[in-house]
Amino acid sequence: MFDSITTKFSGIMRTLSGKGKISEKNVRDAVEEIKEALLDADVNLRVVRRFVNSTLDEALGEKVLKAVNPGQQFTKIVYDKMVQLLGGDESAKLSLKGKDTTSVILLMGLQGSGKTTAAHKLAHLLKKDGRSVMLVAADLVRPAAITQLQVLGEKAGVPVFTIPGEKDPVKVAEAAISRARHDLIDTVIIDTSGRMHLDQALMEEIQRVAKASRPDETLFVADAMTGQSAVDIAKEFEEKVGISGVILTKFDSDTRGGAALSLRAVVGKPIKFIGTGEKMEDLEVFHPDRIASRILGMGDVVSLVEKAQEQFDQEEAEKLQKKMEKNTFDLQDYLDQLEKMDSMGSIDKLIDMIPGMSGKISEDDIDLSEMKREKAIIKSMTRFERENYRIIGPSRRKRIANGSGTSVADVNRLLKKFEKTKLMMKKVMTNKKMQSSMLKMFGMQG
Ligand SMILES: Nc1nc2c(ncn2[C@@H]2O[C@H](COP(=O)(O)OP(=O)(O)OP(=O)(O)O)[C@@H](O)[C@H]2O)c(=O)[nH]1
Ligand SMILES: [Mg+2]
Repeated sequence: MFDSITTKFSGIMRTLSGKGKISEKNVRDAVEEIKEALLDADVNLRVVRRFVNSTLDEALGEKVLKAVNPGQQFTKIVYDKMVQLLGGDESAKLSLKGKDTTSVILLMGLQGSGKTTAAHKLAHLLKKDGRSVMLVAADLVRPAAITQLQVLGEKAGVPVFTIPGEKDPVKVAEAAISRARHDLIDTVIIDTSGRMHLDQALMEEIQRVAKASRPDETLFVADAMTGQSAVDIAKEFEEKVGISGVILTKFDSDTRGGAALSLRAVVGKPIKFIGTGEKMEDLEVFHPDRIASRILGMGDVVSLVEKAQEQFDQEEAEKLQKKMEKNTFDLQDYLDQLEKMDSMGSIDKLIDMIPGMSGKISEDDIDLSEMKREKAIIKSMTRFERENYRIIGPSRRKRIANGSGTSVADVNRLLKKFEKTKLMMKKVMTNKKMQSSMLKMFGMQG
């Protein structure tokens, strides 16, 4: 998501940051380009107008035109506006009761928006947080819905409550909650049925379930790919049922991002989570500041480091960071990374978080069989060779090729690529330092 808008925004920011002085016309041109970029991303018109006017107001003030570094000052204004648009500084937490009582989360949304998937992702996340969770199959419309939830519940390792043959979702929800209380379960997640379109029957059903289950969180599940209509539908659900937050799914799709950028401003309710894939782990807390920085092409180093930390322990991550900074990253580290890559998830998603990388390389550029070959090659090297790749001359290359069942050309290619990787890392690290010193300068970071 956001690929094209990010490309445009980075371009606008780059043009301005190159200038020692900025004129009123420069600001007006830049804001005009921002407007175009937002419109192209399918952002709600009212939201665009508000964003553009308030940016213009602030940017035309003395602060920017007379600033020592007007380009950075302008970037800071746009960044702040973007954070505000997406929901402000704080990420919206779930407001659940303590673990000594039972809290209820109700999920609702149109057909195929990702309710059932979100239910089990949320169960997984809350379970990791130390809560005990029960999933409730209250979609009694689609024949396979109950089995789907049962399969997913098993994956997440949480019980799934059903009443075979029952036709009334209200009865299921009520029985589930009293069972949860009895079983000392602290969180109940109710999966409801969707419809192709908004219709009276769906709304009435959801209203009845909501009234009976008195949810602590009523989350509207929106499919990012439906663009503007997601915003309209959210509004409708807010009016008819009332929502406490939004889960925006399919954030990993290459949709333009208008829904993400409009929802908060139009509906007035926070986006609490984003779905970033089909797997159980692919649910992230929505952090407006991190997303804003991703959209502006500043990358999302915080999320990237957090993701890495889930795989490495803290110490290991710090060691790796130091190695990248000092440029002492060796082939053994490269091998370790290759082996961990599989468990970190889609490479595309990781690339998007690296400052300046979004949209420039994609998973298609990375050949998975190549990764396998590279692993084999490095494994045929001695420890000393892995740590000092420059000593690997022709005869060693031949030995390594034989040992790994590859050719000397393959070994050459790997060594060349490794050299390039090191170079790229150096660039990313400088970029990162630049970014953090910039943020520090604005007092935006500790
Ligand atoms: N790529 C991607 N796919 C998703 C995401 N969330 C859900 N999906 C996919 O979207 C499809 C529909 O998801 P469901 O969870 O069944 O949607 P639902 O809202 O429960 O649908 P109904 O029960 O029919 O109303 C499935 O193929 C999911 O794998 C996401 O964040 N990213
Ligand atoms: Mg479903």
